[in-house]
Amino acid sequence: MSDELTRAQAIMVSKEHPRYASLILRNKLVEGYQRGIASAHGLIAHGRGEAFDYLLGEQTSESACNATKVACAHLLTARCAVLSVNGNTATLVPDEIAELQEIIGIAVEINLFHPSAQRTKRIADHLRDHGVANVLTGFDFVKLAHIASDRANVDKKGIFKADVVFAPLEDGDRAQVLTELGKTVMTVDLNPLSRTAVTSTVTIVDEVTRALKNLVSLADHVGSDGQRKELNLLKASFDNQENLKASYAIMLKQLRDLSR
Ligand code: PTJ
Repeated sequence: MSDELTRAQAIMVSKEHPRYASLILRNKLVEGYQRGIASAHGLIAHGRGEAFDYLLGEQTSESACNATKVACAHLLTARCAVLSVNGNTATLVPDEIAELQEIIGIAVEINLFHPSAQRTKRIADHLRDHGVANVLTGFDFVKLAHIASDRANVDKKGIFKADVVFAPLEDGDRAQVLTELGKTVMTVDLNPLSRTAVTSTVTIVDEVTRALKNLVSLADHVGSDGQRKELNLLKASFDNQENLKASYAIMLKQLRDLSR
């Protein structure tokens, strides 16, 4: 491990710092990288996400809220829902993954873009330490056609048999193929222009830690039949492309306001 990375992990962030939340996430991710959970590429991907979050005002929009409600409705009505976890997601939201599993019984599968047996094991151990049960690791897998990366290898007991696949920070290839296979694909992606965002059934354009906290809270509080009915009505009328337009509009407004 280089000295530079050791120092990066040790960065102290004052709560008064205007970019406190963002710096804490960076620290978390650097630590995840140093522990062999996130990949080096994951650090770069996070930076891309940050740039889009900046344009979104670093807050959850109304359209992201709507998409989160629709995602919750899909999860609650799924025959078999699976959460696909990569290095970044495992690093940033392990507790929320455990909570979501406890509330709705979602299966959890590790599926990596930059796979290695070592990293898969570290992620599985990390998730178990945070209370996630029965982590699927693709040991018994099927290779899906038309996916150029190793993410094509999906667990027979997980993504392969799922009707609803929730894959935060996904890559476009797989989202498209899973949708074509008739599965409901839901993602969290700060980039509303990405192929993943455009080809998924439900795209939550929000930062993954904010989105997962909101989703857990929603799932935990959906109690009455009336509330479930309201979520299902939203699900029935949801149009992902229309919802994405609201994110483009927020970004355009932000840029217009700044350039005045
Ligand atoms: O752990 P691995 O090997 O599976 O690799 C994971 C990454 C994320 C590196 C891999 O899936 C990848 O390269 O993803 P992409 O194609 O860069 O896409 C990631 C998307 O997530 C981008 O559109 C980013 O804008 C977005 N993103 C990054 N960080 C966040 C985010 N969206 C929400 N919250 C974030 N914190």
